[in-house]
Amino acid sequence: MTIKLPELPYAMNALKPYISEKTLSFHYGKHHATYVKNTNDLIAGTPFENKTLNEIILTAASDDIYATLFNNAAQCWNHEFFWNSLTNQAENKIIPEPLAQKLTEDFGSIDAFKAALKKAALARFGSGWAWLILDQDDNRLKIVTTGNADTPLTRQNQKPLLCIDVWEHAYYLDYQNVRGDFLSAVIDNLLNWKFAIDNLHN
Ligand code: MN3
Repeated sequence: MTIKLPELPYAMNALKPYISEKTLSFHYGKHHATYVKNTNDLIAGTPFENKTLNEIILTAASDDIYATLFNNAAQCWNHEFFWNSLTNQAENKIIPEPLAQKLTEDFGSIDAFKAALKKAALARFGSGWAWLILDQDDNRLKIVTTGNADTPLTRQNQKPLLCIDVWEHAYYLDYQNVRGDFLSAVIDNLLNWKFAIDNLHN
């Protein structure tokens, strides 16, 4: 099947002033769209053609000969997850009580969680992603980072709840090289906790 560029869950200017319309239009309309196009080009006429995006990622992850396909397909998945991790809706920005309680248990406090997320995302050298995941081995919320296109989707025990793109293209137009300012803006103002708790209960 053809992999589709999913619609953004908000308007291109909805995340201002934290993420500008210019950044979103490039990030979604150029970067994300290119990963979708590359994935479709790579699967055309191959046995991958009839697989879902998740199946493509899981299969491609199993062998290095599919590295280019994995990178492009995983970036499709990661970006869709990222757009859904952000919101302009005030009600979605409130951390639901059961999740707030679990964050407090596992990180000490909500502020400690936010600081830990920022610290981990800053420490990811080069390009990659920062994730809030549920570790299904010990049922604890944890922060993990992945490099380049790597994704928790391929790790059986990790259930992703939220992610932040820390590739430079996610913030350079708005914050230049200052990744920390981008992270603070996102963590304090844009995270979609409705999406997070829906993922937790899935
Ligand atoms: Mn990106």
